[in-house]
Amino acid sequence: MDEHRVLRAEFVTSAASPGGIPEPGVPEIALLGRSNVGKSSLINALVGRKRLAYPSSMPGKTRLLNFYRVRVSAGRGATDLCLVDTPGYGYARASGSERERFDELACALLARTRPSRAGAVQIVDIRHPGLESDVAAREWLGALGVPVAVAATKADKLSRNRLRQALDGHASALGVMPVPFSAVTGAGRRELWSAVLEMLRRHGGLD
Ligand SMILES: Nc1nc2c(ncn2[C@@H]2O[C@H](COP(=O)(O)OP(=O)(O)OP(=O)(O)O)[C@@H](O)[C@H]2O)c(=O)[nH]1
Ligand SMILES: [Mg+2]
Repeated sequence: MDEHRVLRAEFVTSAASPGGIPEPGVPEIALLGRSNVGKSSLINALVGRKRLAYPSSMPGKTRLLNFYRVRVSAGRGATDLCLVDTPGYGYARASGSERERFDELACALLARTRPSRAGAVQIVDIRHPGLESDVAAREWLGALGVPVAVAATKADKLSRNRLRQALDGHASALGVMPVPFSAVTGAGRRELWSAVLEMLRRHGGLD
């Protein structure tokens, strides 16, 4: 498995509309998941910074695309990538127009024609396999042809036995075995980085 070390991580910009999305640059990995699932916490845990991405106390607060540029050691060299935090999908209280805005932003970010599109990490709550909005998002990502890794977060909340069962449930609902992850314990960090670096390799950004 890859050894990796985060050498640098910085906030680049936010986008509230497709027009605010920066020109394609380094390969991008989009982080997608339901509101409050733990997207921002996962970004912080991945890069080893407590407050790079702001975990919200209010569900559904992150309404923007937030771009974080990260330099990570990979093999003998190092590589740059952008982690993109996205607004949560499936937020029960989101109005129709908020949902449309999410679709618009996510479609622009994940367009097949965007050369910096390298992949997506879909984040699910390990305790809730098979949620309709997660399955719908998985299908949507599949239809867009985006390479996807799935992270099942909040793994610290389940016992070992229940964790295994839950992972199987997610795998049968989503068609991919998720990486169990915890922003609290750091579990799954290494495996998720490996999955991300593999997507970058396929994208052509790594030797
Ligand atoms: N126990 C536990 N709590 C977590 C974990 N990850 C996130 N949380 C908690 O879950 C809540 C939501 O986390 P966020 O990272 O803000 O979730 P988000 O998906 O970015 O939320 P929005 O941006 O509002 O959609 C916070 O209270 C976090 O502390 C985890 O791995 N384990
Ligand atoms: Mg967030």
